[in-house]
Amino acid sequence: MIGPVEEMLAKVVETAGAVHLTLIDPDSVSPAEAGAMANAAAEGGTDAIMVGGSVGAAGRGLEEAVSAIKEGSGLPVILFPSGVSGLCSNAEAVFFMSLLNSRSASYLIENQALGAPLVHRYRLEPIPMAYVVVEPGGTVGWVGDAKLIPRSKPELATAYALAGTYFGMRFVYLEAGSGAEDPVPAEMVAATKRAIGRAHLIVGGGIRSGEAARRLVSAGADIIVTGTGVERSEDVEAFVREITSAIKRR
Ligand code: 1GP
Repeated sequence: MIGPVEEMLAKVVETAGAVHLTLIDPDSVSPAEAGAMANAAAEGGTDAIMVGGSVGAAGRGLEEAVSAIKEGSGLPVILFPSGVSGLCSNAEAVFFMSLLNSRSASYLIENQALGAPLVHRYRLEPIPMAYVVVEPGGTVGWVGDAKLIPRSKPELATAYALAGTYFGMRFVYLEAGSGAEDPVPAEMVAATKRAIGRAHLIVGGGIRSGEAARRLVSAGADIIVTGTGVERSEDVEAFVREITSAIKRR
C-alpha cells in the first residue's frame, strides 16, 4: 500500500524531475539547531527531511529533533534508522530498508523484524527501500558490515538493486557513505536506473554542489540526499537552493 509521503515523493519526481531530501543527524545537532536547519532547508526548496544516523540517533534526542523539525519547517519527516532504536512515534514515515549487501543478518532482516511491530504501533508509513552501500561506504559501511560495492563495478550495484525491486522494494538507495569524498559514480547511477525502471533511485553521500547533484540526476537519480553539505553550511537556505535549483525543472 502506498501512503501519502511516498505519493508526495512520486508526484514531485513526476512534476519537478527530482526530489531533494535533507538529512539531519540528531546526534550531531541540538533539537533547536535541527529545527532551524530544517526551516532554512524548507526555504531553500527541500521536499522532506530525513532523520537518522549510524550512531546515537535514538531516544529522547531523536524525538525532540523530530518535533522541532516539524514545527520549524512544516515538512514531513522520514526516519532513516540504523536499527530499532532509530524509530520514534512522531515522524510521518520511515524508510523501511534492508542493507542488501550487508554480511550481517542484523542489517538484512533482524532489526526490521524487531522494528516492524513498532512501525505498526506508531502508525509510521513504511516506504520499502533497498539500501546498497558503495565504496568508500563511511560509517554506515562499517557499522552495517557491508561488503562494499567497488566503484568500478556498476553491474554489482545493478544486481543488488534489481534484486531489491524483485522483492517489491519501490525505492533503491545507492549510498557512498556520509562525508564521502566523491559521490557514487554517475555511470553506476545510470546503469542502476536503466535496470530498475520505474522504481525510484535515491543517491546520497558526498554530494556537495549543485553541479554534482545535477550530474547524478542527469544520469538517472530521482532523489538526491544531502547531509554533510547542509550541516557544514553557513547559509543552509542558499546551499539547499543551489542543489534544488540545479535538479528541478522550473
Ligand atoms: C548519508 O547519503 C547520506 O546517508 C548523506 O551523505 O552527509 O555526505 O551528504 P552526506
